[in-house]
Amino acid sequence: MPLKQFLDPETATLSYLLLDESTGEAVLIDPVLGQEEQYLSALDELNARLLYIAETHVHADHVTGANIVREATGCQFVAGIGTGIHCADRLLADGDVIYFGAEVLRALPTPGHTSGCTTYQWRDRLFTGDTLLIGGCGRTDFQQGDAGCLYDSLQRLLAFPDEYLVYPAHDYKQHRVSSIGQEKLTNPRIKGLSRPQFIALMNGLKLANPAKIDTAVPANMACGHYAGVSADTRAVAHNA
Ligand SMILES: N[C@@H](CCC(=O)N[C@@H](CS)C(=O)NCC(=O)O)C(=O)O
Ligand SMILES: [Fe+2]
Repeated sequence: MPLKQFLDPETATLSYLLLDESTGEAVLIDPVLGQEEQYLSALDELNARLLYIAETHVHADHVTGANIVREATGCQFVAGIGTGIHCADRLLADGDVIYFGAEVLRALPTPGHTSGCTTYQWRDRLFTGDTLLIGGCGRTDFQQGDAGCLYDSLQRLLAFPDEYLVYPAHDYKQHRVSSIGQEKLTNPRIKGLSRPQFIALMNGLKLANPAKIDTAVPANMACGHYAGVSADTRAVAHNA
């Protein structure tokens, strides 16, 4: 199976393993701390070798599992250049690609939810992070969020063909996948909204901050190095 989706139930985060079946080379998008065992056993079952972890952005609601998975597999860590994550092995600019086997993953900066948000395109699949959610979009009230910028990023995504599939970083309503065509027709943050209307809507949302924002953001800027990682979790990684 060339694509596997994982769920972190606590934060409704969706993570993805992309596999080139001919070589066994793989990429993991947005792993969550505490779910490493899921990823490592999937790699094992698929006889896959992880080349990269790719983060769509600096998450505010959970700590990335990147540090532990990178230590366990020796893979590289990549993210969008706008994140400014200094511990990344590589920061990707617009159009930059990473290769796994014969497959190509392309970075498209889609800022707005955060300044460093990046969508990854693999074939006809878009891993949109929190830029485009199913029936929604990421909030714009922290981490240099900017509603006008998010509107422009959404237009960039909506320019892809209707058949392109949308795989977001979160879904809070048990959805798992959408398409560009479906979002154009049904997403209330898109349908019938002008740029000023979108900005007014986003700037008028009154949302409580994510519960873990104060620990998650600094930990994620450090590739998931986190004082709160338990000895048990580390042992899982080292024994893998
Ligand atoms: N209650 C959640 C808040 C989650 C949240 O704010 N998620 C961000 C993504 S990091 C968002 O943009 N959510 C959009 C939405 O809830 O529609 C928590 O404490 O973690
Ligand atoms: Fe986010």
